[in-house]
Amino acid sequence: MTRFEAKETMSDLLTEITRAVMEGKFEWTATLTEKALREGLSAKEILDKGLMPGMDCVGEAFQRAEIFVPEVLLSARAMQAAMDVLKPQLAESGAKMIGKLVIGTVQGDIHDIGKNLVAMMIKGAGFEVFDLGNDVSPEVFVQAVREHKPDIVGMSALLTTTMRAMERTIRALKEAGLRDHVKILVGGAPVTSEFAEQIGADAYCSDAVVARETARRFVSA
Ligand code: B12
Repeated sequence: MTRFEAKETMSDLLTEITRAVMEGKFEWTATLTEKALREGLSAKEILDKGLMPGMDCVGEAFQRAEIFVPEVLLSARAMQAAMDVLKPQLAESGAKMIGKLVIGTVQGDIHDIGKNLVAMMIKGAGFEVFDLGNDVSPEVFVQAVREHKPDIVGMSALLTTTMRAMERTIRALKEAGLRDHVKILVGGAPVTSEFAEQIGADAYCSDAVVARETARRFVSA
């Protein structure tokens, strides 16, 4: 096989992964992801060029009301199945702990794929990660900060209607006297750096890689 043919096969495989996510075939998505790793593709490449384009297409189709929540859930499950396969690569362990992160999807919001990805990446950078899950109230964030004393708090919101819960959480941290003990990272599709600044967060990150770099920077500063 020539080098060119080999490359073509790789990109076919990524296209197949995209299609498997769109069709919500979770076992098939995981199998193809394993195959891609075996064939030498990096976890990042599989994520960026295989899985994410699939979720993007699903999001667009959902927006156009061509598909509905059950189909989106199947795709989300396929994405999660692939992320479970990629977990060891994304979170190469063995590194010493360089800091602590408390992370969650804010109150009223159950989207957790992006948050899980960020948690995995930051864990891979050597952080101890306390994942509070989704639909996390300001009180639960406050309690977790008291208990775990993290360096960083990460909040995710995917809905324009739940972005305000980030602001309420920051207010609750202030009222509990904990705000100044942590750096606050926010992210999620509708969030912007302007919004982050407006609510008093320390940084907005557009994706998991930026989140990992920002987290590293915060603990080394
Ligand atoms: C999957 C999905 C669902 C699944 C969620 C499953 C799950 N376990 O997460 C289900 C079907 C449950 C769902 C439900 C709903 N959804 Co929905 N969903 C999506 C979809 C298609 C993909 C989201 C996703 O997982 N993307 C992939 C991940 C990897 O990307 P990401 O989340 O953006 O995360 C990255 C960055 O944003 C960043 N990041 C994310 N979080 C954080 C946190 C920190 C700290 C940092 C630093 C960075 C960071 O890094 C991540 C990795 O790179 C989006 C469309 C889209 N393309 O975004 C709609 C979307 C978010 N959903 C939408 C809607 C309207 C809903 C519902 C209200 C639908 C309904 N009528 O019931 C419900 C809401 C339920 C609720 N209360 O939360 C709208 C939101 C519109 C809006 N602006 O408010 C969207 C945009 C679809 C659309 N175009 O209309 N949804």
